[in-house]
Amino acid sequence: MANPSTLSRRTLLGAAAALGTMALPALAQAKIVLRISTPAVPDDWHAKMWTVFKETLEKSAPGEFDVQINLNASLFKQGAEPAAMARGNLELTTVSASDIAKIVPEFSIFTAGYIVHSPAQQQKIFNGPIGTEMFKTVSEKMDITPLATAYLGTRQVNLRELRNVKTPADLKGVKLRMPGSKDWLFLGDALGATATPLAFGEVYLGLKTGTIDGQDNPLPSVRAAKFYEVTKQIVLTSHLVDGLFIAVSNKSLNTLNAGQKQKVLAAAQAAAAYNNDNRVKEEAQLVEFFKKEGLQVTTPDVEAFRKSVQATYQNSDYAKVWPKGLLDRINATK
Ligand code: KDO
Repeated sequence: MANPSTLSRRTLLGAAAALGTMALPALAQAKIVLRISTPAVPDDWHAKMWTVFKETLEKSAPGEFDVQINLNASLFKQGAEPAAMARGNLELTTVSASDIAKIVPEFSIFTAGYIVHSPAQQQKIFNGPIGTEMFKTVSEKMDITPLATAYLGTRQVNLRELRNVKTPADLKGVKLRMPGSKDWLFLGDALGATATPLAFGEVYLGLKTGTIDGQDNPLPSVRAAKFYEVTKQIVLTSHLVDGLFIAVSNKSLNTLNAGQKQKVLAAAQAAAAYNNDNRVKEEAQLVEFFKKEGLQVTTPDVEAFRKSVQATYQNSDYAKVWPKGLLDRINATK
């Protein structure tokens, strides 16, 4: 049996240790933790925008939030974020149209090529009645709330070897890497290529070693992820004016008071605005940059791509789930 003096010293030491370890987490717990996960590489605008989010929130609500930014898919793999949010393991991310379309099929209209025409139109669509209606469904069905729309850029085809590409027929047999879900793969095939699924983080090596012949991404991501180091050509197909939706889990949103909700929304809007301004500016300058890096930047017959891709979607099951009149409403949004 331990003698009483040892016991009391142990008890005291134990209590002190417990106090020591508890004091810090107790303080940290006072802050609301917002975990963010994204596959974006640090140098891309939609990675840097999270720092804007964090700083905006730290200014508007000092000491209230602990914003934790995880880039490079280091917390959750690409596409796994919405499920993690529904489980309560993640508070914020950017979701793609294709992530949403898995649960909200009508959203697939925004995964289709040549539907949205410009970044400005994209903002009007999602900040207007179409966005309000569709985001309501997203919130109900996915238990996440889109807060702001970040322009990811206009997707272009980026090839490992030089190729004369004018029409979709010229991409026949090209193993074109696409993100790994069925909507993305459909788009790659609709471009005339053989769509090959691969996570974003594996694309650089895939291009370097030749397991894929090319990939599609907006020019700022081709720069930020350094795909230009391992490719020779960019074909300006401009097939998808792509967007990412800054979204918060409803589980997290429901724990906030009205003032905090407003501040989180404002921070997300500031982050998206920062991303959108910088990305649009950079996109206009990158063709010159890639040429200087020794790439060939070529312009195909975009009309031929548009017609063929649109026909492929119209003749598919996708068009069947698009709400009647939505395409006209999108086209009428100027
Ligand atoms: C990609 O994997 O090609 C893609 O551009 C798809 C987007 O939806 C988005 O996930 C993006 O990658 C990542 O944020 C990395 O930039």
